[in-house]
Amino acid sequence: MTVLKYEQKEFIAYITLNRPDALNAFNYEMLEELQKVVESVRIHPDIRLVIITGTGNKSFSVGADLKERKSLPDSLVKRNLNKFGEVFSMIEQLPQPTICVLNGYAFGGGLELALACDFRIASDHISVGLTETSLGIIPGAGGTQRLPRLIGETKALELILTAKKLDAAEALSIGLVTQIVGEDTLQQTTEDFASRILRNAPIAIQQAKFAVKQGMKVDLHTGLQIERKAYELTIPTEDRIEALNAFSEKRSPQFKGK
Ligand code: COO
Repeated sequence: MTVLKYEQKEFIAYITLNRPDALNAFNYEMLEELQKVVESVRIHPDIRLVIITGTGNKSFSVGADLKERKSLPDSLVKRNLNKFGEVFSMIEQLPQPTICVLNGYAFGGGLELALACDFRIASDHISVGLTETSLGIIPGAGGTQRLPRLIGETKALELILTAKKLDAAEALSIGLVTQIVGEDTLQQTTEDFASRILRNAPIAIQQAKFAVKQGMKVDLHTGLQIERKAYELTIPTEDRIEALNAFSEKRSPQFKGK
């Protein structure tokens, strides 16, 4: 059985963590497979949005495979840690919008992967948390950096230091997840959200994501300059002219991503 499933449906790349017997825990093989898939998605001209989820309805991912971890010498623990960091940063830096579909548990690296995505749509039965301090380590796949930037320093510190496991309502209330839905509507809700993005111009979507994500890392003046440069890349596109034509002809635009 492959530890990762990949499927492209029209303009969407579906990546599914596929180790259900281990609650989709990350062993090194799954990290390597994920890295290969993410790199191919990054440069694929027809992929306009990425959805990442886990097999089954019990777990998105319970993080690092602790059974594998127990067998590793320190040097290979560091190897795995580096790979976690590399792959999750690649996901965060994808030019296409990314949606993490939380179909169950998301602990440790599982939640850190979700934090590297742009959006998190979750089932109402989830349990999530950065549990690493309960294992004698710390969140090492970006959690100490991405969580505070998402929910604020104090709340992030509380969750990391207590290794608290949050239920769906708690995760929604602090802004950790974008939306909570019933398990039976999770896929449709995700695809409806994706379609609301995909009906807009692909280059504009990628440039807007770039401007927001990069702008958040710098001061306002520099961010405004990033916005301007990102906007300028949309000016020569056929899609911009198509949108103006569609507006005057009172019809929906047909964007081509160029
Ligand atoms: C887990 C849990 C709370 C799930 O609890 P459940 O009671 O629902 O299920 P089990 O604990 O019985 O686990 C089922 C199954 O998955 C079991 O295997 P068997 O003993 O062979 O039946 C568990 O050993 C296995 N399992 C669960 N989590 C893992 C795992 N195998 C390998 N690795 C992991 N992580 O009980 C629980 O608390 N899991 C640990 C979650 C956690 O703290 N993850 C952080 C790890 S550190 C990290 O991610 C670092 C990243 C850089 C989920």
